[in-house]
Amino acid sequence: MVISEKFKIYSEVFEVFLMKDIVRDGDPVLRKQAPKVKFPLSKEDKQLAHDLMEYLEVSQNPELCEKYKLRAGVGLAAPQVGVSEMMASVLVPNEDENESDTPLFKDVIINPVIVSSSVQRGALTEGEGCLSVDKDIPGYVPRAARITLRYTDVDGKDHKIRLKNYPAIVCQHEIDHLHGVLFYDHINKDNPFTKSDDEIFIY
Ligand code: NB4
Ligand code: NI
Repeated sequence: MVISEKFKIYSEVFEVFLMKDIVRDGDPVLRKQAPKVKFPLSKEDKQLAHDLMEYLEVSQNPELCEKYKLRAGVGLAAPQVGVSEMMASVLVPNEDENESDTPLFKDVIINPVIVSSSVQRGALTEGEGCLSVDKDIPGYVPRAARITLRYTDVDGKDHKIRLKNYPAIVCQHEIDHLHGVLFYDHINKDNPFTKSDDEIFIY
């Protein structure tokens, strides 16, 4: 998809995943450990990487999101479109208006590994939602506030990066999908809004 912001021209020559393509909770693919992706990437894997990112771009465009009746997303993992592979797209926009063209984090992460996690925990104040889970499940989802992440991108380049706050939370949600874990697995069942002393809120 080509979006020229300057001229507000949207070339709509694209095929984007729709909500009907998103696998819902209860499908065994969401509970599987995804196998690693082999390099060099096959044509299909390259296409999948592209399509996973395109969903996020389209869903974050208010007009297109409405037009195609999508649920907005900042991440999408391959198992959520029925493909059990260690691949996920992440697009965390910068909410700062002046910096809105430079996302806080944008990449397709392949074979990601969290090599270290901070002791400090963090949770999104609003809790989490998942495109594969139709109902709202309230509660804090405690995660590491900071992580060091290793992954390979679509070009086969290896990355080792440190992430904190919002992008760190999103990547942990996506990596969980690759291991068959869903966000509500982390919610304290007896007291969904318990917060430990060393836990911070992330907006
Ligand atoms: C993944 C996220 C759930 C919590 C936090 C948030 C949204 C998802 C799921 C952590 C990761 C998808 C993938 C949003 C959203 C803020 C940014 C930019 C403009 C609207 C958009 C709304 F849509 N979660 N949805 N859920 N998942 N923030 N934003 N905004 O992304 O299931 O596994 O467009
Ligand atoms: Ni999800």
